[in-house]
Amino acid sequence: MDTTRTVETKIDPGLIAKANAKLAGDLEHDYAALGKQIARAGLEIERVTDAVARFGVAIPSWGVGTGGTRFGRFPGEGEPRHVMDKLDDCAVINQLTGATPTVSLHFPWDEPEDAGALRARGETLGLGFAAVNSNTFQDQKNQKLSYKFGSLSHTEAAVREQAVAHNLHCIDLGKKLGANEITVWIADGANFPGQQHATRAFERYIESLGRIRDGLPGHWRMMIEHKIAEPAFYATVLQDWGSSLMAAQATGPQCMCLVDLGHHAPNVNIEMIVARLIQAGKLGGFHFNDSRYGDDDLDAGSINPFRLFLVFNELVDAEWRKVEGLKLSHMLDQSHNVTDPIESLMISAVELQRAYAQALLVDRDKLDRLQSGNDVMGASQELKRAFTRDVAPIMAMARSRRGAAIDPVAVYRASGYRAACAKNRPAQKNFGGGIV
Ligand code: RM4
Ligand code: MN
Ligand code: MN
Repeated sequence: MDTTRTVETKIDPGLIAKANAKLAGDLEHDYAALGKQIARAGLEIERVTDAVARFGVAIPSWGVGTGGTRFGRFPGEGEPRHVMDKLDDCAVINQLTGATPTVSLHFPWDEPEDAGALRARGETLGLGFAAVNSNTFQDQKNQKLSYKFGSLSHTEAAVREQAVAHNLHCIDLGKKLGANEITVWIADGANFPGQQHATRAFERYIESLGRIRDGLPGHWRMMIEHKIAEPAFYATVLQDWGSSLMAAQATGPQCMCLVDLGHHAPNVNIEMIVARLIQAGKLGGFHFNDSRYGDDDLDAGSINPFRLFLVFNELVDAEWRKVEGLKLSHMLDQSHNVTDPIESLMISAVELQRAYAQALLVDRDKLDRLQSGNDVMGASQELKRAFTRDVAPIMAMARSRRGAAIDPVAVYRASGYRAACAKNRPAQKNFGGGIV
């Protein structure tokens, strides 16, 4: 992206500056005090703030619309009507948080009339394009064959062919947008024992993945996303990280495993999965969200912030060990049913930064010694000490230094952006993404 171009701002920069000026004194004070505490533990606050400032997470285009459940949907005011509106909302989130420089599109929901124009609009708004997502879990208008009984793993070659072709089309769109990754999530699976041959369906899936891989440009990666259940409730073809690892290894170096935090059984130790995939050299990235029961798609860190911290603890540990070739793509994947999506996404991006900052405050050498000496309480307290530290001034300082808002939600509310959208975007009957 050409960074010399002036970015079109959706929120008046003067409003941000004025709001920040009011909070700057208190922030300086809190930041200095926190810096002293951190220094006493032998660490340096600036190192953490720099890392947090460099942290970026992609916004899912479908996340800026109001979500829903299978029981209903309560449309919000001024929802985005199409992909261009979605980009505007994403630009607001990035302007106020400074933490979301890219957007992840979902096709055909976001199918552009003119990919070049979409890319240019992104550039105008200071946004790049992260992984593109394919959708073979719904039938589309004018689609020849149905995905009712599966897509990439379907028993019929013609259906698999159609699903592969859609993925290749997504790659093609992604190329035009300057993206370099595709995320493939399939809904394929069974609702009844006996419905599907467990091994053959998986073989067909891997075969189809190979055909998508053959269409990848050399510098691209493809991510495969496992999910334990839903919409197939008895078994899914890519149900767990073990299957994901097998499929990624069979598909080759460009194929990586993506971990969506909501796609596991309750109580599964996700940070262990993260550690194993790092060890196997196959962790590609995340879909962040939170959940209590399943794929709830609640806001990241809203239910179990300790788990989020423990995931980041593994990532920071891997950085600290200088694990080779570790390149992670972070994305939010949430459904906002009862909040303003822009507020949810801003808070969620900040929650990820919080978990990251806390994980950076673990004294790794000390933890290593405690673990080696089997000092159980000492080691667990080292993690807890980092987790319970109030690092909010670090994230606020990182935002303030880059001209984002010290208090993003307050500025957003004061800006009247949503009310303006309600006026400019007449309500739509059939908003794109439907229930996610
Ligand atoms: C799935 C999965 C995918 C997302 C869809 C909308 O559960 O998380 O990442 O593309 O939902
Ligand atoms: Mn996901
Ligand atoms: Mn999901």
